[in-house]
Amino acid sequence: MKTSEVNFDGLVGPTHNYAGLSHGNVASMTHGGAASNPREAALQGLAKMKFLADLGLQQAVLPPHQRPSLETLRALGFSGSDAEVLRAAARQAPKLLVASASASNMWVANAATVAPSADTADGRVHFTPANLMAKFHRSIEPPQTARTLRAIFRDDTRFVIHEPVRGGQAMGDEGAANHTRFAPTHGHYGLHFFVHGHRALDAPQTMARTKRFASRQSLEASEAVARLHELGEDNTCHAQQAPAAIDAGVFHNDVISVGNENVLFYHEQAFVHPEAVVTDLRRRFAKLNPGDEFFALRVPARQVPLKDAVRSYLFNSQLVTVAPGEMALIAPSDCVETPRVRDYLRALVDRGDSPVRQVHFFDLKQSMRNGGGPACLRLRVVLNDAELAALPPGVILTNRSHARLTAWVRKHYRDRLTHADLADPQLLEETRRALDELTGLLGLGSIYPFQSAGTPPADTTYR
Ligand code: SUG
Repeated sequence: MKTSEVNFDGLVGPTHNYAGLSHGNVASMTHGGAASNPREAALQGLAKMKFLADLGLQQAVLPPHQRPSLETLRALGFSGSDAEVLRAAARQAPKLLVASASASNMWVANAATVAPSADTADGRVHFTPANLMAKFHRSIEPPQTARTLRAIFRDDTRFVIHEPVRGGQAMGDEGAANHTRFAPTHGHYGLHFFVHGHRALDAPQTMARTKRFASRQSLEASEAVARLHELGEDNTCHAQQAPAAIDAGVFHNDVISVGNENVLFYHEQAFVHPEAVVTDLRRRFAKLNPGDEFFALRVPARQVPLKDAVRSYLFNSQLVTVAPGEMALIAPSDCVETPRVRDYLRALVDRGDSPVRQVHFFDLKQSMRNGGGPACLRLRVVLNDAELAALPPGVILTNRSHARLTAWVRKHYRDRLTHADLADPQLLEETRRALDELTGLLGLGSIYPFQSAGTPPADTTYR
């Protein structure tokens, strides 16, 4: 049976805004308070999705969460009508309102970790929604993520959606952004590579630690995900992120390395003991796949300093297979604007001895200003044809659905949003109308709490 990697991209939500909520994420810290353009952000994301679909890859869509999250505000003590809740929150706790309005759920690399059926003991595809404990505005995402995943991966003979890992801060889990899977092709038994920033249950002095920014992912959380996904000892390994990288703004490992099939593309300062990490990966990969080559493309700091890697988001490129043995990097346009990175990429493609043969640049500036590049915007789900056929067809991006979604964004999204707008009941109303229509377009039924409260169906169809 054929197996493919399906890139599920998060559709940017109508309340995309810059709130400076993520300490340790340099772009978010820099742009807090700036006006955003949700329409442009969503269209930039859709253009990237269309390009990947046109390359012949499987591309799908994950809907945004409803924001501001009225459930969050109500759970924290605000009451009355929705408009009253928004008004009171804006007056008494403006920071809470802004956090509850973050469209951060668009970075679906943090939505969950995934293990394909070829790798798991029970032969099902496993998902664990990330708990995102490290940041309040992201910790409100898991319930909706689980509802959405259950609506899409609804056949429980093929798919299992676990509960997010429990245990508070000690079990901080940021999902697939700290996880990569290696295999000769997507359909093979895969090697799961988990990257953590710290160990939560050991004495602090037993491992290298950050000085400036806190690490988000614990080893214990990664280990729990591996166990939940019924992976074996032979196909699981763990590595620690370099604390200096976290301190330079590498808040997730996908800001400093990316993998695909038999390739790891990484910065030499990504990990603690990088040589040992690569040796371990090579050894395990060779044991599982005798005779298959493993490429570790190490990028030296003298060619691309850590600062340029973080500024350009080079490693947050998507690395995708476009033909057997041939891969393309889907990179942010910021890489072209960073001279050393641009030169590095030109040399990489020219040298012709690595599987990376093409680089395509995308303007994702609306997302980038919050620290989200091409790879942050997608969740990779490897599916065989039978599993793919079990999905609601509306979530797969086609020319037709791309045109419909583009029209939907143009119809519903504002082209400018500031924090003052977030308390506007009209914005909430617009958002709900848009999302209600979206679940119809994607064929998902009711997935949002406001839909179960009896919102009338959308009145528009697209042809
Ligand atoms: O968690 N930014 C996100 C960016 C996530 C990027 N994802 C990956 N690397 N996979 C974060 O820091 C900023 C929101 C704000 O400041 O308005 C934010 O949440």
